[in-house]
Amino acid sequence: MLEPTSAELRDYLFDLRGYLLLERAVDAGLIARLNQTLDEFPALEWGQWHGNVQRFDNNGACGLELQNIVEGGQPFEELIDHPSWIELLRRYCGESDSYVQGLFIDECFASIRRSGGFFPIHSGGYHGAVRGQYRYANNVFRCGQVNILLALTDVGPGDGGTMIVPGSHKSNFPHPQAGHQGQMDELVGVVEVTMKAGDALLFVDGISHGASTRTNSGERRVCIYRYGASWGATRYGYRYSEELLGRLTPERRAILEPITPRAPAKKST
Ligand SMILES: O=C(O)CCC(=O)C(=O)O
Repeated sequence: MLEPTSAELRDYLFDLRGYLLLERAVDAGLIARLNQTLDEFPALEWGQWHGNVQRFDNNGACGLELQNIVEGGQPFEELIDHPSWIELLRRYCGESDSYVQGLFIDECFASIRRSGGFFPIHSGGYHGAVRGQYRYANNVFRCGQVNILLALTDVGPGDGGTMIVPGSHKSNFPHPQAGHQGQMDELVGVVEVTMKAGDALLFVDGISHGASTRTNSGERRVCIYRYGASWGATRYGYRYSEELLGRLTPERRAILEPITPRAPAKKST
């Protein structure tokens, strides 16, 4: 069954479950260009850079992660303010209707998962950080961080797909079955999200989430862009290059650098 697209139903489901599945969010042409750019990427060791992109896997199990991927080429720049999600992000985590209205990308990376890879369970309302919190109050959304996870390949059973615990962004308890490795495959209450290439999963970072263990051969590829309020800073301290900032549209630049750096004018010698 297709996910509903009316604004009221989206708000209702996002509030209730903490996520939305945006089906066919990105067209096949852009998905092909994103994959081709990744195909042409050199093999990197952990910590190694290619231009301003760094291989920086979050943990030993998750697979290969290319951080700061917005510097990885034009197709990744097109995701910054993609029309399929940008207005939803402004609404949910862009401090809309306030004096600091605007968005910021806190982290953006491509993730490539092969057989055996998984992502341990994390986040959830219990002891949640304000940075990732879900909040709706006084008729406005004030979430700390909302993520777009875009499928670059089809993600079905055995592919190492994203898992979420619907409603857990409001949970007052940790999941009692979460083991020390944090694998989610057998946990009660978990939903594994199946996706077609081009579908995007929008979810508040404060929901309990992770990914199932990949048992199939081949690769699962996704991009994850984390959005937050305009006054944020990049999670790992990545700085965008002058070349990238210089060539972006004003709208995209305002999402990567919402506050123009201020410094005294350089004295001429
Ligand atoms: O790889 C996935 O599907 C989930 C990734 C994740 O949970 C994260 O990066 O926080």
